[in-house]
Amino acid sequence: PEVIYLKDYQVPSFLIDQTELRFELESERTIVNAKLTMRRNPDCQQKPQGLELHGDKALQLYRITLNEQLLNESDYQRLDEGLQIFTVPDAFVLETQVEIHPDQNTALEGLYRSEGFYCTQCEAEGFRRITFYLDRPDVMSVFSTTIEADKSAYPVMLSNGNPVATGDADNGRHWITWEDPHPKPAYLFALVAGDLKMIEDQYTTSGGRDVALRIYAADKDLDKLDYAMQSLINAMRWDEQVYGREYDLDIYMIVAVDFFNMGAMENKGLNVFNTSCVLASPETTTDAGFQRVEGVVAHEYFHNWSGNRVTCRDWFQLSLKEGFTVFRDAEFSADMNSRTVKRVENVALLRTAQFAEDAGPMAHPILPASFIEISNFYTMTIYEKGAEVVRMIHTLLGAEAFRKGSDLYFSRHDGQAVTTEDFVKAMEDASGRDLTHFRNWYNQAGTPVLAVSDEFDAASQTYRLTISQSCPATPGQDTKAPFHIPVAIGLLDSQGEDLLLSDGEAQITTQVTTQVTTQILELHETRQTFEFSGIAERPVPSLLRGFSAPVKLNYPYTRENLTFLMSHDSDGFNRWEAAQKLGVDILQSLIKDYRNDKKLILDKQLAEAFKVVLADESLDKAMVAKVLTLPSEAYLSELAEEIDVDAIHHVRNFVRHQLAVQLETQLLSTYQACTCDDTYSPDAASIARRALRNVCLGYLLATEKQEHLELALAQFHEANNMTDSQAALNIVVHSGYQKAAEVILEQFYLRWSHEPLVVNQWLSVQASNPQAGTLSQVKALMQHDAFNMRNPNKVRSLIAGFSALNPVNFHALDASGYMFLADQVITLNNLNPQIASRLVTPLTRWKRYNTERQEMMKAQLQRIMDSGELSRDVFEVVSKSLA
Ligand code: B3K
Ligand code: ZN
Repeated sequence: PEVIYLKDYQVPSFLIDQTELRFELESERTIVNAKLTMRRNPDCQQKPQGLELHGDKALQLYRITLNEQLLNESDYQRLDEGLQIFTVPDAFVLETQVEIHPDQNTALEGLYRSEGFYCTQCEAEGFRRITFYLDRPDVMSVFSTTIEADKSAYPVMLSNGNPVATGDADNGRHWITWEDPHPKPAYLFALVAGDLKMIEDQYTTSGGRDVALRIYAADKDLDKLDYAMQSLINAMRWDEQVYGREYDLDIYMIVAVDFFNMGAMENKGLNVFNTSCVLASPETTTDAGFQRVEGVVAHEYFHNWSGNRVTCRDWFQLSLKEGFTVFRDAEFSADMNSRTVKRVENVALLRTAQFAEDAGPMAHPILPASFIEISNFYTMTIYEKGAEVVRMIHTLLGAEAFRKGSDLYFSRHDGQAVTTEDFVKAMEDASGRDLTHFRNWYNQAGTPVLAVSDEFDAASQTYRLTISQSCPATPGQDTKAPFHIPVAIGLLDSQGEDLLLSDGEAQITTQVTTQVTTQILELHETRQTFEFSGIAERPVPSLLRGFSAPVKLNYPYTRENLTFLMSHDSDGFNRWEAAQKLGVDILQSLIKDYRNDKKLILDKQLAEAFKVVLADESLDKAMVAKVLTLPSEAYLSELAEEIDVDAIHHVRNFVRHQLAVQLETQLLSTYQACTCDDTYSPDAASIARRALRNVCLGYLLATEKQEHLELALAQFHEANNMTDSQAALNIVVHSGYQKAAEVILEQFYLRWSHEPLVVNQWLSVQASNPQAGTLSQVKALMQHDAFNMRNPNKVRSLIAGFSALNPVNFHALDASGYMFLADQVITLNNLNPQIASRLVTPLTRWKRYNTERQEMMKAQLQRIMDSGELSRDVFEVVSKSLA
């Protein structure tokens, strides 16, 4: 397959001013008529004689007319993935008619069927599976879409924009025409048809536009849409208040579908959502599920400006819309819930999944230089690291200048397809700050490592922090230039109070020294020393507050320092971070002991620190829950030089068991204090209470006492919400109470077999079970009615639940986990390449394990490579992993 390079970008030779589509949906096939009003692009230097359109091999071409003249086979040719018309005038109308087969579309890209509905997914390059087109984001067109289908089977037919005409046709069919006044690239096109029901609400924008809000779903899910609606309204208000952005159409629609490759899609005026990101009810949805719905609804809504009004010039710029929009949705969620908890969750995700990606064979900068298949670049790096880069700009500029920058960006580029460079430039122009050096973040992959040391000179009352930065090599980038890194710090005195520091920025611009407790140090060099004067005693530094940059930071904290920071740091994030660091330090040294066959003894400090936290009623329960949760196996793996899966698992369990035994009384009383049978509400305080309660329950079962098993079973049976019942199920199953587990798994399934999203959780609880025998369980579940290889949610729950969330079983030394995954990737390569290529990820990380595992993992990658014709998606990931 061909490699596509950013450096080869060229403006399109032709533009499409108007796109008129007509879909005839029939049971076996769909006919798509496209009428494109086109002209040469005045900005294009070349004047090619002919026109090349994108178009999938599977399009069956019936006819083409150019300015109403029928073309014959000597006027054009089919290309491997397109269509070439040999001669075209400067301006013309091109009409094509093709036949496609949505019912056979298992890749879920283009037009496909999901449980009786028709729906589309066009980003990134799915539109070319619908018709011949200039399927690239810098070709923006006004769309008018007519859909015709059987009236009784497809009473609801939707597309972007506003409905302008509708009528009945012969044979019990009907039609509707939608017009979208906003020019858009084809990737934002959407069509939905089916027997959908909806809930409706209304929103008046600050400028006075009345917007009808509609959320569509299958009839049985109509009672699970209210939370998404409320989230949408909150997001609309928030974007007006925080970014000054208003909605720009009279209708905003969301449709929930069961079969979906990703979470959701921001099609103009017609979002299509995975049911998992829109349906929510207390009985069926966990707290995490509610928060996901809120976040994803907001994310897709925010794309209306950061993505749709201002879109990407080419797919290398993907982080322009994704990084910025993730930053926006994270800030929204932080404002709606607990800011610190949201930050902790984001950072935990970033430094397990994204840092691992940055250290693997697919590592790429947030502005990649090349790709084989763009679908492979919807990554943690583009999204999450991209958001961190925008966050750093926010930190460096301050909220006010950042807002000026975003206003300038939106007004300067409204209606355009632009680049990350345009975004940075707008930020520079609006703030007056020079971000030249900062741009390295866009072009260099890899996670920078900061080494921090300090010295205190009592005589001169001077404290110095020296920060060195380095960044490991990544594929194609052996050496890196230093980054411009904002390092937010505070200094604590021996009482735990913040020292007052001077705000460097204010000092330069106003000559007046303002006093702050958190100072942003700007690191530019490989090594830099920052000096603080007037410091009476050696302070304890609180470094990288709020995780001000996506880096790894090493400073030789003592365990005493860390417990001190845990209770005194004024930065909530860093209080949690201190607990994590303490946990990591203790776990890492025990892992070393375990590998050296030494007896494991748990340092008292951890239990003592946890005891203090458990006793402090003034603390936010959500943060207590986070602090009490030991660093995850995934995080410990990411930090390890060589990942010893079994040692990590064993030692972490050992520590959990020790803590549980030592803190049993406190854990039990906290558990009880957090128990109450209010009606369910997904507000921050209630979520916090349930989170803490379930963390305690997990520890209590780690004591292996029968009475605590009873407690978990009681919770399972009595819970009035999915959070508590699923947590109990998970804890019982994963704690190895096999008999009890079997019983409640069965009960859970019987109770919820009619709710696909709950069944997915049931699959995932079993797939991620660290106990022995899980793989054969997973294989058996693949034959269960509840499973369907064509449904990505099922595949993610069961197969990825095993390969990505169950390290001890996946990495079994008989290679059974590896072989299993390779088998599934080979099957899915034909059915759904995007899902196949995502699934393969755990195998691609082979370099991180010992030689024995490395060889076995590589052998399975090679087996995939040799298995026949690979999709571009799987080929790219597997070949890069073996390179
Ligand atoms: N923009 C979509 C992602 C589409 C991915 C297609 N392979 C969802 C989002 O980020 O909002
Ligand atoms: Zn997005």
